[in-house]
Amino acid sequence: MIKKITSSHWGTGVAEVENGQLVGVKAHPLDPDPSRINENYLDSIDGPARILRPAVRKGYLESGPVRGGNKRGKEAFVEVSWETAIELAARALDSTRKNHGNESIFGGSYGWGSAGRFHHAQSQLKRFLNCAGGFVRSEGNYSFNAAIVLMPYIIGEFSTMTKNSTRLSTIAKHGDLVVMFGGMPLKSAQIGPGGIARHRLKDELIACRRAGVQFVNFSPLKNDAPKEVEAEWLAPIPGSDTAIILGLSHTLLVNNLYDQCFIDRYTVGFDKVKAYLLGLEDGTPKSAEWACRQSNIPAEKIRKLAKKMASSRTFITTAAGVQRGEHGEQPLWATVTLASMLGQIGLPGGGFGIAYASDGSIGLMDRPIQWPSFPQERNAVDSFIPVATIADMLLHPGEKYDYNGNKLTFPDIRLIWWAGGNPFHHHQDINRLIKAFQQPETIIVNEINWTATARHADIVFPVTTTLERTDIGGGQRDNALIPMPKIIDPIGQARDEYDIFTSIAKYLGFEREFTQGKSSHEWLQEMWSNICQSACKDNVKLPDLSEFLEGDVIEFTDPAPDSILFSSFRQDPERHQLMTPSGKIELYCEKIASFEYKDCPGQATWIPPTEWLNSNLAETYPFHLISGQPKARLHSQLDSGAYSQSQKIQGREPILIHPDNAAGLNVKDGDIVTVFNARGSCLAGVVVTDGIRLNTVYLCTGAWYDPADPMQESTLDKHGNPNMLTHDRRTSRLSQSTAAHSALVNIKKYIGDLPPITAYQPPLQGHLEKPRRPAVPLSKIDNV
Ligand SMILES: Nc1nc2c(c(=O)[nH]1)N[C@H]1C(S)=C(S)[C@@H](COP(=O)(O)OP(=O)(O)OC[C@H]3O[C@@H](n4cnc5c(=O)[nH]c(N)nc54)[C@H](O)[C@@H]3O)O[C@H]1N2
Ligand SMILES: Nc1nc2c(c(=O)[nH]1)N[C@H]1C(S)=C(S)[C@@H](COP(=O)(O)OP(=O)(O)OC[C@H]3O[C@@H](n4cnc5c(=O)[nH]c(N)nc54)[C@H](O)[C@@H]3O)O[C@H]1N2
Ligand SMILES: [Mo]
Repeated sequence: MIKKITSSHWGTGVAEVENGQLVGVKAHPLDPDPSRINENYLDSIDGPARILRPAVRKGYLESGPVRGGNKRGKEAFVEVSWETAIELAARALDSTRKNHGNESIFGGSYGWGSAGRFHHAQSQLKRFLNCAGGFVRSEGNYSFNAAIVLMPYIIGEFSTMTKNSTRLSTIAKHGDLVVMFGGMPLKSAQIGPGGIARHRLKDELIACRRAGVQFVNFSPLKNDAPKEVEAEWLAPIPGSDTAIILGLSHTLLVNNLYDQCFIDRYTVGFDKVKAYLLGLEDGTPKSAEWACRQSNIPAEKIRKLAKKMASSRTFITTAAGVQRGEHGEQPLWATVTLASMLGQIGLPGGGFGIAYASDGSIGLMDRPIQWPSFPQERNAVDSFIPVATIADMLLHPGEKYDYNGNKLTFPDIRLIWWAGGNPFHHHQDINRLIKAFQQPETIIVNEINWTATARHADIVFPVTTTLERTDIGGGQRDNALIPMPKIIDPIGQARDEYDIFTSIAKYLGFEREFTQGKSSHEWLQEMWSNICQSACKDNVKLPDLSEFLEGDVIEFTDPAPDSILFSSFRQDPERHQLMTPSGKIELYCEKIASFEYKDCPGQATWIPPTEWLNSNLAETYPFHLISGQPKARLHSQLDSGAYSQSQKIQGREPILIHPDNAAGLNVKDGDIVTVFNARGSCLAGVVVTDGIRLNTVYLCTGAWYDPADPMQESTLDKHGNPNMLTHDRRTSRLSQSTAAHSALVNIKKYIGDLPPITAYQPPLQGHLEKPRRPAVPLSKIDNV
């Protein structure tokens, strides 16, 4: 048996190969808390869902590109030769840019793709499209976008906050109390974007608890606080966190338990906060009683906790999931406000942190040197969209909308190219997305598997997985370099993205610009020598590339293992001004107020969501749906794999339901239910647990959309994709972020025969033996 190291977003693995076949991927021995997600390689890498050959949608092959009214998702695909697929894609790209300009090409291509610095799908696509004259990009992410847009106004760049995040080890030494909104779920911290050598969160939390730190967990799920920290679990009405934080702040204010010296020296705008908390303008003091009415958390609990927070060294964390709801900017701003009133920002053991556990590094470490990326070159097109407006863009070209103080216009998109992402996983309201995906003339998708996105494309290119190509592993925030040698031969006719784009660039006459005359191996050599130079400056001598690829993980040390966020600002706020408009923490922000957005005013404000358990809609849809990250996979990746499948119930994604609700619905463990609202419906398998709040259900993301009758509109998803049920309204006009966690649903027991799962069966019908003339109108193809 041959054993080789490999890297993925969920950790370092040791791949085992026998007779050229992958037989397993085991955890690397240095990982103290390895992830079982590695088990998903089995059954999926060469499973039935794997795309083996290039394929084209039947209607597209017959009639060519059509504007609007397409039948994507309803038609079978025909396998074609590489030659035909490349020619079709090249001609579609070329005629689109010639007839409508590069502003009509969307290459935002949001998604995680795979680990590896060179074969990163998005970078490959973007470099290719830039060499072809540019494309409309997308800005931001689905993860913590409200934080990315809001934080620079009120406290500084979010990326700097994650880099300099307060290390949990300092909390173990100096902290008394950690109050968490959305917890620190270990399931999420399995992941590190680009790779993760060690999973440290569990041990670090245990160390905090052993040192006597107490934990409070405001969350719909008990498990969001790992059991080892023995947290007090408080389960508010989902979406009410801002109200609770304001209630805590009000208690500090009226009991004079807040730090006026900190407020005076380090913040601006507290007078406005005070007036709002006291209800001087709206007549509503944001008291603990008021907060109780929004959240169902007893007022006495809130008051007691506020007092305890003021008398302890307290650290507050607000999970990324909490800002992924309507008005998701507000819990963040409220967190900064409360932490400022406590006056412990920049002190060891105190202050706050955002998005802890949303990956395995925040609050745990950083890396000392920059890893290089595959250069994308300059984009000649300025136009962009906030990432979560994709369906609006396709359905409303030319429409104006607000974003972050600007008025923008949706571009008119004719061609979409996606590589390394799955919008039918990540976007909300899939029935709406299906309509949106019928609009463009051409959709091209590079994929490993027949995902729903691939099924809604016209031209599908089969690509290699990380195990089938050589690469260099280095996580975005991880402090290790991980060898990624090629482990098995490509499955079917899969090709590397670099080779696919090189062929198309060659067809269109810009191969030289794309490749710079370099092979994959030469790019890897160049990237490695850049890493070696950076490491050298850090006094580390690295081996040469081939030695690295055959060797083991190379770890670096955290450059700031005792980091305390904003400690230098605290020590000297004049010398270390924040990058905000005033240089201080903006509890009230003139700039944001000047935008006059009712959905994001100038200070932390409670604005009830449209969908939550206190709204009238709850009479029709009495359950709040939380659709968080899945324990057993990364998003939708390798859903057909062994570990992911082991969690399913009669093949359906599990839904967590409180025992009292289960009794009311007359369902028990293992039953199947239909979950529905006005936007759509899906099946799910029941798990009854008192670890979830009453009237709240948890259906994690990632089950592949599997329509019962693809020919029908709004058909039942047989499998359990929660984005059948979520809305795609955004958090606010400020950040236009996804608000997936604010959705109400109803549930009924499913009775009758279960339809089989077909999501992993390829949607194929025949093979085109003879390459036929592509139907795309031929335009003169020349160099750009
Ligand atoms: N309801 C709800 N929706 C959510 C969320 C939520 O909390 N609730 N969370 C959101 C968040 S935080 C995120 S980040 C998004 C994630 O959304 P995505 O990142 O789009 O999800 P993935 O399933 O990781 O999609 C990656 C795709 O890339 C493919 N792939 C992997 N490697 C390669 C490669 O080398 N080349 C190519 N061409 N393809 C490759 C995989 O097969 C997979 O289909 O989802 C968001 N959606
Ligand atoms: N295993 C695994 N890990 C992952 C991922 C994955 O797909 N699989 N995806 C990765 C990615 S891209 C991201 S961005 C991160 C996201 O990481 P997180 O944001 O931490 O993940 P979520 O599961 O969306 O949210 C965390 C918790 O917030 C709670 N929550 C939701 N709504 C509310 C609310 O209104 N109030 C309160 N108090 N709590 C609420 C939910 O119970 C949920 O478990 O995870 C990463 N880690
Ligand atoms: Mo994310």
